[in-house]
Amino acid sequence: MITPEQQAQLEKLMRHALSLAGHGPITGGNPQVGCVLVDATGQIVAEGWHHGAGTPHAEVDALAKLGAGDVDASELGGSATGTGVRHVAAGLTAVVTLEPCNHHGRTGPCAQALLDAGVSRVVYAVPDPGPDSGGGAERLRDGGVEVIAGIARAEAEEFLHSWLTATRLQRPHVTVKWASTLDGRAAAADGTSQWITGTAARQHVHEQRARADAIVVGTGTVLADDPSLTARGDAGELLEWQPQPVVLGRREIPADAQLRQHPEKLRQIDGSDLDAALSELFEAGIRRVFVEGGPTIASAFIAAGLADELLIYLAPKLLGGPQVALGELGVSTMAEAKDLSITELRPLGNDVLIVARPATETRA
Ligand code: AOF
Ligand code: ZN
Repeated sequence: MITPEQQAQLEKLMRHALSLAGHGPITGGNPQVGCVLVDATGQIVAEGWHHGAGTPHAEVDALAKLGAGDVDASELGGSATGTGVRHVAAGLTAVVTLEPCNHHGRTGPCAQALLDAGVSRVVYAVPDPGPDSGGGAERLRDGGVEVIAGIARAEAEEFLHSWLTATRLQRPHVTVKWASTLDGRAAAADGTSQWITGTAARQHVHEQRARADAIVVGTGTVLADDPSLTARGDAGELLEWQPQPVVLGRREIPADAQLRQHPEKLRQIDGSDLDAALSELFEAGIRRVFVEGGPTIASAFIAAGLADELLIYLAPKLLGGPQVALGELGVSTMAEAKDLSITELRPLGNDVLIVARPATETRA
């Protein structure tokens, strides 16, 4: 049992570990994880975070900074058998945002690295739902380490929302975005749709693209709008991370389509089976998908119960007419309406961003 004071101190340390986690990339398939090592007096002696897929995990990154000259991250991360035991962290507590992993992936199991380093206590926020990677807490307990789970769990779950969703459901987390007028139109009667929202909202969209592993559009949008689907900064420059462009549908993408100039390889998938399309993307390592339309594709994801988050950019304009932002959702009566809860409401220039999630859980 821990006292309320200890609980409060661990929550504070966990929040710090979460802020460290945020230094790592949200893209690339791996979770953002942070770790602090504290001594018996509660002083932080080392900090670490995960710098992206293929690099050492947060725990190993922190252990490597302990100043034990002869220990390097690769050695710690690769130590699964207890060879190279050094007890560099004897008596320390590791505060880590995600349950230490228990598997040999691209690096070794962190639970074993923590055991080898001799930590006496491990505190984590969220259990790892991964079928292979989970179970680190048990391994640590079996090794005689005190383990405290669930500190600041709600905050950490919110922080890791998309990765946890993808790992639990074994399909990418799906964000569906659209921009519309206040009366829900995404284009004028003649089909013109540029520009519904202003620059602040459009810049926000670019930032969201840069936080996704893939951007998904339908062939209809490619043929109608010829989008480039790159993530760009204020001055039109390409941002560092570019999501992979994915086109759903069977119609041919023209040879001179702007999408063909995208820095990442264009992927086209038959869009008639969204489950199969998402499986293919998950297999390819994609964990965050940003669906940018048009209305047919957006509606299909929502109707299928596969939209985990909606980003709706509303412009203070009215268009009326037939070009609605969403089409058929399989809803024929009020009782079947898709209920949402709004998680964020933010002015962006003259426009408004609404972030919403389905009121009930989405499906695998
Ligand atoms: C991370 N960073 O700090 C922690 C992770 O392919 P690997 O070997 O990098 O393993 C990735 C898995 O390891 C990941 O899906 C998660 O379950 C677990 N923990 N991963 O990328 C970290 N602690
Ligand atoms: Zn790990």
